[in-house]
Formats: sequence, structure tokens, C-alpha cells
Amino acid sequence: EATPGSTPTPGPAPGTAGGERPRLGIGMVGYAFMGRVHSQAWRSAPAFFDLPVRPVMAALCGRSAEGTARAAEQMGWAAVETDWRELIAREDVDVVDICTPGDSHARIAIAALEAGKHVLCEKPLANTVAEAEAMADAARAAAARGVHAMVAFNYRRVPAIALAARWVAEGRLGEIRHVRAQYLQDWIVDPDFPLVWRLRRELAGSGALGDIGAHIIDTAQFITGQHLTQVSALTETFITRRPLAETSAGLSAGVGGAETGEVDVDDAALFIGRFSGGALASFEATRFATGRKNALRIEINGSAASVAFDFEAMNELWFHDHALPAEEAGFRRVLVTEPGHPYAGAWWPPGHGLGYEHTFTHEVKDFVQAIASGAAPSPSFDDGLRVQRVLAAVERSAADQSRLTAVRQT
Ligand code: SOE
Repeated sequence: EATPGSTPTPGPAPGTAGGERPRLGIGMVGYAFMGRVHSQAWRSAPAFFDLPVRPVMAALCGRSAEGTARAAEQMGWAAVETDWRELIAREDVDVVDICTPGDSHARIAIAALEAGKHVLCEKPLANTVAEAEAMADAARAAAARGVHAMVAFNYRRVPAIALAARWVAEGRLGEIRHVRAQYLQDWIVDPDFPLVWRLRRELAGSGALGDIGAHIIDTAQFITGQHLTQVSALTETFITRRPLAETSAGLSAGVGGAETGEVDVDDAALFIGRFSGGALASFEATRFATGRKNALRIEINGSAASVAFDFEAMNELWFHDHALPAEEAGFRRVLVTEPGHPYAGAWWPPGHGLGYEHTFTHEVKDFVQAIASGAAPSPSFDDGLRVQRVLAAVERSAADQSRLTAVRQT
């Protein structure tokens, strides 16, 4: 059995004649939307990437024994636990993958790291800066013992986004002047949509801000290689009471009861900001953009070129080269499916395209490679903490509306 942090020892490969690659036991907590997509990633990563170790889906953990057993059977997990402490203690688990709501991230991640297990944790890293700090401290201490932690900002692993980051790092955009980022969804426009966990501060920490705003903050910081130093924000809760949810999974909800509860998180968050390299930025995260389903959009304007991306057309990156004569210049579409593009070569022939789930496969693959090589995985818990600090600053700014200037019409 592999000792976490050390090089795992080879184990038998069920169903294969091999067993030549060391085994890496995965234990996952949570099996709703994120659990399902992570399961798919653990299954597909070794099939499409030549990994130095062999991830084994050892055990799935959830509170309901029946529900967890059904999910484990459906998604390919070998065993079931109903207490995450038991999952962490299992000898056949080397990696703990946390797919639960934010209120339990800190507890599970810190315990797992202290037990010498590598941790992959869903975003946002935590519900508060204090929790995120404790997690980042635990991750730094664990790293000194060869135990790794990564926060699951999956959109970094969209080939087009990774390509944009590569071009910025190569200097092709010149000096970055503007970052324009939006994350637009519309799944809670209906006032009868129930109060699912993503709409409850106690469980989710915040609303659209932490759930999807965190993604565009991380994506913008990742592509530019810079961080936000200042923000000024507006948030709004358009629908302040909703039917209490009886069940919820993913973005679909079960039946809402007649009883209602207060929505104590933001429905939408808008903010402007300044980046460490001097760029001015605007961010918009909303669940009320009717017609927009999962539009993570980002445009970056540099002195030499610009890039633009929309997740709803995730295989495309738009590029404007400002050095071209004005008569020829303009945004052109790059189809990011060539073997030379990040991640794309592992999949289908050019033009055959990838989807949402591939970003998680790439994430898992990068994490496994980091664990096997001993390199620090990215984004680290420190990166997650940096995003958490931006979220907190946005909330502080939105709570202090004294600096909002009234428009004088007369
Ligand atoms: C729900 O808003 C959600 O599933 C987010 O939680 C995910 O992080 C994002 O990828 C899609 O939308």
C-alpha cells in the first residue's frame, strides 16, 4: 500500500495483466454534481493520459448509506463510507477529493492533510478567509512532508484558457491594460426555485459571488499572472424569500414546500478592480442573466494584442493582433483543438472538440502528475486563499455603500 507522500508501491491492476504502475487510491467525499463530474474525471484521466501512477477509485463517502452505495455502484467506486473520518483513515486511500458544500471544506481538508493524505478540494476553497488561512497553513505544513493540496478551479484547464495564459506569459499581448470578466447563469430566475444549499450562506458562504465569481477571479489572475489589489463592488439579492428545498442535486431542485425561507446570499455581484500590473478590470457574476446558461467570458486587452473567450463556445479563443495593418487586423477565431494546444492532443482529431467534463479530467491528470513528481500542484491552497481574500474584499465593499455616489439629475 502506498504511504501518502512517499512513492506509492505497485499493486495489482484489477482486470489487467499489468500492475507495473504504482497505485494511487482515491477517496471522494460527496456525490452530487461535483462528485459526478470528478468521478468521470478519475475514470477518464488514466484512459487518455499516460500517468506515472494508476488512480484507483477506492471509496466514496456520503451521509446516506443507501444513496452513497447507489452512487458508488453507478460511478465506479469500489467501497462506501458514511463518515469522512473513516474515509481519511482508510489504508487504501492516498488522495481525498472534497466535493461537498463549502462549510465542510476546512474540517475535511485539514484532517486529511494532517493524516498525510493528498487533497483535491472544490472551490471556493472555504466559506471564510479564516478557514482558508487555516487550510493554506495546513497545506504548507503538509507540503514540507511531501503531501500535496490543490483547489479545483477547473476552468484553468480549458485548453483555450490555458492557451491564453501561455500567450500572455510569452509576452504576446504586451502590457495588460484591461480585464473584462463575466460569469453569467440564469438557473434561479424563477422565484419558485427553492432555497437549495447554494443559496444559503451557512452552507455556501456567499451566492453568485463565491460560486461563480470565484471562478472568474481565479481565471483572470491565472491568465494575467497578476493579482487584484483593489476592488469596489455592488451586490444584489433580487428574490429575498424562496420555498424551502426538500431535495436538491446539482443545479436542479426538488420540490419546494409551501414554507419559505430567507435568501441570505447575493444573486448577483458586480465589481471593478485594479491588478498588480496596473490593468483595470470589471467583473460580473450573476444567476439572473436570462438566456445565459454557463457563460464564463473573459476578454483581455494588451498593448500588443487582445484575447476573448466564452465558455459557451469553449473550443474557441479569439485573438486580435494589434501589430497587423489596421486593414487586416481584427479578432479572428482560433479553434483550440490542435495537438500543439494545451491538453488537446490527448483527445480527438482537430476540430472534434471538448466539453465541460474534460476540464476536470485535465485537473485530475495535472494533480496526479504533481503528486508523482513531487512538484507543487497549481492552483495551490495559497492561490485559493488569494481568491478568498478578493471575495471578502468584494463583500466588504458591497456592504459599505457610503462611497456610492448618487446621480444628480437636477
Ligand atoms: C453552479 O453555479 C455551478 O455548478 C458552479 O458551482 C460551478 O463551479 C460551475 O462550474 C458551474 O456552475
